[in-house]
Amino acid sequence: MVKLLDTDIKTREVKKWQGVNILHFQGSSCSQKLRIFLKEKNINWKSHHINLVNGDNFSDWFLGINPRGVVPVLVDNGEVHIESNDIIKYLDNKFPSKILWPENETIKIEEFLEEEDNIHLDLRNLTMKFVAPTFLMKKKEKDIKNFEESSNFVEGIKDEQKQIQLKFHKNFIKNNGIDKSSIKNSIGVFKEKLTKINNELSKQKFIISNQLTIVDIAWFVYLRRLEIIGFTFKENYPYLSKWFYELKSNKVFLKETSLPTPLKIISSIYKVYLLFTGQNLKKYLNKN
Ligand SMILES: N[C@@H](CCC(=O)N[C@@H](CS)C(=O)NCC(=O)O)C(=O)O
Repeated sequence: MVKLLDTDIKTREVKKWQGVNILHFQGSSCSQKLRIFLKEKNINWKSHHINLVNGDNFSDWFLGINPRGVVPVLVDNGEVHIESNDIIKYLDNKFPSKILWPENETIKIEEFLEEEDNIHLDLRNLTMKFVAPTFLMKKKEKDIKNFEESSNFVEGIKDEQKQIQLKFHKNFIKNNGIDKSSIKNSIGVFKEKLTKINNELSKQKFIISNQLTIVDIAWFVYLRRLEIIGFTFKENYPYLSKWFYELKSNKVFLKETSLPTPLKIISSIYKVYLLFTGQNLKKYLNKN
């Protein structure tokens, strides 16, 4: 559970925020997971939109709330919680209306969510390469500098996660995007995980059991992103495909994971560009 210490919180105004406040971004997969969870549980929450494309997450104001510079963040009656899976576990306990993290499955759920979190940067590699042009995805050097110079402390200790984020964005600028070997590697990671999930779904209705849990929501969000960038599941992952399309027929699941219209347009034009320059996903998939 990552709950910030009082000394970590530099943006003091949030100490006065009442109720459930969520700092999030429409296109962020971790935010999408949290928003679907909140809807499923019928929890009332106040929205604070942080535009990652504009670099709002590297402003002093936001870094004073989350020194890692990432969304989502929960401010619950002035207490600041970070890490999407920790936020969800905390809220699932606090609002026991419809349990999505059942206690009797907690070991399996934690194992799957840890794996999901560990491959988050693989999803980001694929998103940054295939959803929109590099110039749109690239952070401004002045924002990165501000991030680098901001506080390094979370829970009172020097934070490794911040360094990981910083390295990602610096490499993105240095390589002018995501390099080929990282893309191949991330595709390989996902193929392996999809096989595992497909195998679980051959045994029961949902990934963990016959009941919907947070793991289904988390993986649905990942698969939607993979679908958007051009992955298809029907042929190689039949159980996963059936489960995916059933969840996609739920309006909330679909809406929360759809690209905003302007990005949808940019993304379709960009896909044509990738196709004509021989950089489209299919080409990588065939090589893998
Ligand atoms: N492990 C973190 C990962 C959070 C994360 O990386 N969030 C992404 C959006 S999904 C982000 O804020 N990225 C900032 C950026 O790309 O500038 C969590 O689960 O909350």
